[in-house]
Amino acid sequence: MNETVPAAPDGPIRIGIAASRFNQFIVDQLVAGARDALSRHGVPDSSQTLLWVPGAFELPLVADQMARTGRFDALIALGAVIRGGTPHFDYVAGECAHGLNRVALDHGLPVSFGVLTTDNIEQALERAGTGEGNKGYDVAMVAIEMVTTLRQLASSPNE
Ligand code: INI
Repeated sequence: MNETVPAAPDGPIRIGIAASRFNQFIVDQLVAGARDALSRHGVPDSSQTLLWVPGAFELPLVADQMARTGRFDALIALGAVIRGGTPHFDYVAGECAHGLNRVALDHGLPVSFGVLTTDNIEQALERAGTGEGNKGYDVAMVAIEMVTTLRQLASSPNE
């Protein structure tokens, strides 16, 4: 992740976080990383809404429903899909990514993809660290940057 800090967004921003309980000991770390990034960059707890779903496969539906409320400037989806040697991985990870991107495009809303897709638990833990290398932190920064970019575009559409 490059370390460019996005410009401060113009006005308060409201973020919805959808997180999946499968492999929760990893996803908890992603949630903590995301909340830390948001709090440090002007999005207080009171502007963050966290909803849990059973697994990554369920993330697109709840993200879609969150988008429909109109209450959020961006969404963050967090999960951990670990291969474990079955084709189930490909269906869960693929449909999750595809569905989340569809939510973003259908609603014109930034949806940050913070779903780890790894071969094993060790790789997932590496990407859910408490310091450097937390995917939740990184994708929360992406959400803030995307809100800023879309607001700039909306306020100067002819530039
Ligand atoms: N869900 C995950 O979030 N991660 C996984 O690794 C996983 N695996 O390996 O099966 C997983 N499966 C559950 C899936 O997301 C749905 O909850 C389930 O299929 C019911 O729809």
